Amino acid sequence: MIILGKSTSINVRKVLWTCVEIGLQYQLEPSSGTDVQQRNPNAMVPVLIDDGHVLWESNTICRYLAGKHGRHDLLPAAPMARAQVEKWMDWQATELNSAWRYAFLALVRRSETHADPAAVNASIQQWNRLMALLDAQLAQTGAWVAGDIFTLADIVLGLSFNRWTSTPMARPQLPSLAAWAARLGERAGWLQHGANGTP
Ligand SMILES: N[C@@H](CCC(=O)N[C@@H](CS)C(=O)NCC(=O)O)C(=O)O
Repeated sequence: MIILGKSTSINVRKVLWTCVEIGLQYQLEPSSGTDVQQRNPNAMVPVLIDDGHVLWESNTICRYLAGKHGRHDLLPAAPMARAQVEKWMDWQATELNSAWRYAFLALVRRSETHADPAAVNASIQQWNRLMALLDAQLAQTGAWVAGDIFTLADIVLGLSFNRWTSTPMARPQLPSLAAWAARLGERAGWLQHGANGTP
């Protein structure tokens, strides 16, 4: 199994952490732009090559790997339990990613096209609001994002949490989120891939 991408990229780290949880061996190839573009029309990583098949979109790759290896703890088989996990994964990829993008590009990447202070502030407000929403969910489960069991939702949102804490901006104290992060911190997958991104 080959994974194209760098071990410091947030979306690649989702897949690498999933591999640790499942115990999968892989070859990581930090490929060039053309290599990636030939396999993913979006020219983005991660790209998975497995059994001659090519797959892109990090959350989809994580779901594929859990499904292929029968890891119903990470992604339940029962439709409603599965949908509860997918709901948080979709929320990460859509609502949460849209909220932080402007602030992250401005404050971390120092993008010249993301330099409007009002837009930065709006993005920070929205980002913090959604992290508070996640905190409320964790207060309710008292354990993991989708309930009593660690799932793929914890992996993808764990990496989002790391991005949130490593961006230089004001953040509210969110105790359930902090307690969950401490639980994540005990996992081998987090230790290898949770906090080693390039901000
Ligand atoms: N929706 C995609 C986004 C992938 C993405 O943004 N990948 C970044 C790295 S984390 C990328 O490839 N950026 C261009 C590059 O590194 O050349 C996914 O979740 O896989």
